[in-house]
Amino acid sequence: MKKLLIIFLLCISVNVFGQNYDEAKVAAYTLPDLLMSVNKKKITTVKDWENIRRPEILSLFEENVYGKMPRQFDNIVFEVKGENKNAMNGKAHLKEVEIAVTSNKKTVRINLILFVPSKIKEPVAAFLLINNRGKENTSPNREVISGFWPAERLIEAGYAIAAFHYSDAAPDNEDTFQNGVLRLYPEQLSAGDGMKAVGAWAWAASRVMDYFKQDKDIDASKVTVVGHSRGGKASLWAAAQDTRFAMCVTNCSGNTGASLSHRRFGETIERINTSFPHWFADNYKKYNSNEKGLPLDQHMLLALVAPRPLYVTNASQDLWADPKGTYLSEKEAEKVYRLYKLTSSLPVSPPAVNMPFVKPPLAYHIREGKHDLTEYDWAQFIKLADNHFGKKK
Ligand code: GTR
Repeated sequence: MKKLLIIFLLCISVNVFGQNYDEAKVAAYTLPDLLMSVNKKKITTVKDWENIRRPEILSLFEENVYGKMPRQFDNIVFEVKGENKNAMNGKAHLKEVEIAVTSNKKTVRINLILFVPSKIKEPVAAFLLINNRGKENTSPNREVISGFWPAERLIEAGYAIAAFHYSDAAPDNEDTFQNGVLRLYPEQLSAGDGMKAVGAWAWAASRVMDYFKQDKDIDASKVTVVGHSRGGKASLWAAAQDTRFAMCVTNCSGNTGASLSHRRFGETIERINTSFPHWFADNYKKYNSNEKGLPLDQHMLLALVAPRPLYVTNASQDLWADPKGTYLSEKEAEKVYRLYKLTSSLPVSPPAVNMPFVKPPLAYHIREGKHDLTEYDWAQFIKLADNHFGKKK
C-alpha cells in the first residue's frame, strides 16, 4: 500500500499523467450559476436559497458526484468500550466508543476516539477528524503524537477532539470499499447514483454526530467536521448534507473537494475517477474529460455549507490540488453567504503563503510546504472556532 502511494506521488511529481500546471494553459470556462435555479429563477433571498436552490444543488451533487446519501437505518447503539479519566496526564477524559449501526440485518461499526477536557463545567465544542491516514495518528494511548491530529493542543485550547478511521466506514480500496457502510445499502452498488467510499465516509461522520447529540460532555451545536485531502472531500460532503455540523474544515481537498473542476488544473475528473474508481458515484465518470457538461462545480458544494463557517486550505507545493482554483471556488461561494448578510473578509486575490485569513464566515490559508495536515493548520482552525463559538476557558 505504502509502495503504491510512493509510486503514485512520484508519478505526480514528474507529471506522468500529463496534467496541466501552467496557468496560461487554463482554457476559458463558464461556471454554472450558483444563484440561478433550474427553472431560471434568480435567487436573491435566503428563503429562495433554502427552499429552491439549495435542495436543487444537493440533488445535483447526489445524482452526479457523490451518490445518494442513505438516511434510514434500523438501529444505532453506542457503547463506551474503553475509558480513561486521567488521560494526557489528567488533562483529558478519553472515551473509546463503538457506534454500531444496523440495517438490512447487517451491522457496521465505527470506532470513535474522543478526548474531552477534564473538569468541564458545561458541554464543550468539539472537532471531529475523518482520519484517512494511519490509525497511529489518532492513537488513544498517545504512543504517536503527530501534527495530523494534535489532540493535546486541542484539549489545551478547551475543545473536545475526536476521530474515527475512514476504513471503518469504507475500506479505501476499489475491491473492498463495499465492506463497510455499503453492506447496509447493497442497492447502492448497482445504481448510477449510488454512493461509494467518499459518501460512506461522510455518512459515518453523521453517525458520530448522532452520538455527540447524546453525550452530555459535548455541545452538539458546536461541532466542526475536519478532513484532509480525500478526507477533506468527505468533510465537505458531510457538512453539505448534514447541517447539524456547525463548522467545516476542508484541508488540501483539491479535485472534487474544494477546487474548481472546470479549470482542469492539476488533478482532473478523469484522473481521479481512473485512480480511484471507488470514490464517487458511477454517474461521475460521464464527466471524464467533459467538465463542460457538468451541471455544477465545487463552489456550489462550498456554498451548501453557508451560513456556517468554512475553513479552506492549500499547501504551496501542492499544485495537484490547484490552490488558485480552490481560492476562486471559495470566493464564488461568498455569494450565498452574502444572502445571509454575512460578509467575507477574504481578499480578491489569493493571500500570500502563511498569511491566514481566519475571520468567519469564510477562512483560508495557503501553508508553506507539501500536501499535508499539520499543527500549523490546526492552530488556525482553533482560531476560527474561538472566533465563532466564543473563546474557551
Ligand atoms: C491523491 C488524490 C487526491 C487526494 C490525495 C489524498 O492521490 O489524487 O485527490 O485525495 O490523494 O487523499 O491524499
